[in-house]
Amino acid sequence: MILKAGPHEIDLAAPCVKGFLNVTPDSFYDGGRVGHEAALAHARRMIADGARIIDVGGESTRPESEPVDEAEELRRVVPIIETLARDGVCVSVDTMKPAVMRAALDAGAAMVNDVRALQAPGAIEIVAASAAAVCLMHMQGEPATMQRAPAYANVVAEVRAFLARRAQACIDAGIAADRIVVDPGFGFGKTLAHNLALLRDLGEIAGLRYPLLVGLSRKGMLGAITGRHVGDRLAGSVAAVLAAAVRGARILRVHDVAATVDALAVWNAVDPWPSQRRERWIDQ
Ligand code: 7PJ
Repeated sequence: MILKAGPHEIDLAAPCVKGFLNVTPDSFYDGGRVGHEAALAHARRMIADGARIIDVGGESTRPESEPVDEAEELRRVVPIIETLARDGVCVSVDTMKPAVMRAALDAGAAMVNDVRALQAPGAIEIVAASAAAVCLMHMQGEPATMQRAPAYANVVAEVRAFLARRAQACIDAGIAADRIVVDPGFGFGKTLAHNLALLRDLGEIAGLRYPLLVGLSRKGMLGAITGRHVGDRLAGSVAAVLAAAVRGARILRVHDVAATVDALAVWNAVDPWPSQRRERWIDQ
């Protein structure tokens, strides 16, 4: 399975790591890395640690977060994207705003990470007009209120159907299937029970046959399980990544690149991809 992202061809024969770089003052774990040099240094550290993609985000989407003004978001992300892309890094822009997508693509981003799955007016056309990849994520509700009362009749079936519909909309708009990634959106309008059902049955989402990305890193669901504060969730995050990888996740979006790369390397040595066992998960 190859993902085409601008000039990059990402071989997903084994799962890979997307490191994320928050250039926001209010992210739930590593906010505050707003200085240009500090952000670049952190991105380079993640590359050295084995990240294949760097996700640059200038607006926090955590529960209860406040929207960021477009000009401010552009000011935060564009210079970093330009520098990293010039260095040959596969850069993803994490944004919900079509204007930021366009500016980021012009600055050299090779992927768009959109928690709204390109539903904003104009978003799908902007990605279609580029050669970039896109990550379509499922979210119920809006970041400001999504954790107040999440409700589903069947969370796995609903998330799967939504992602299938959005992927088809992308294909209809001219985005080739090998540029599309899907993501169930852990924590985005989901209770702990919803998150666990999605993780347990992740093979259902992998069965859509688009590369599957998951973001579980240090999230609240891990705090709910372990009782630990966000700074102490590394072990829980690594365990969650492995549970996702064994069920077919191909791109793991994490804060802790080095630990995740090591865990995936050990697991992959024991049970090399693609094994019969993993293909069975995907086919379920
Ligand atoms: C996700 C994301 C995720 C994708 C965030 C955090 C909270 N994008 N953006 N998937 N989570 N695609 O960074 O942990 O799970 S914001």
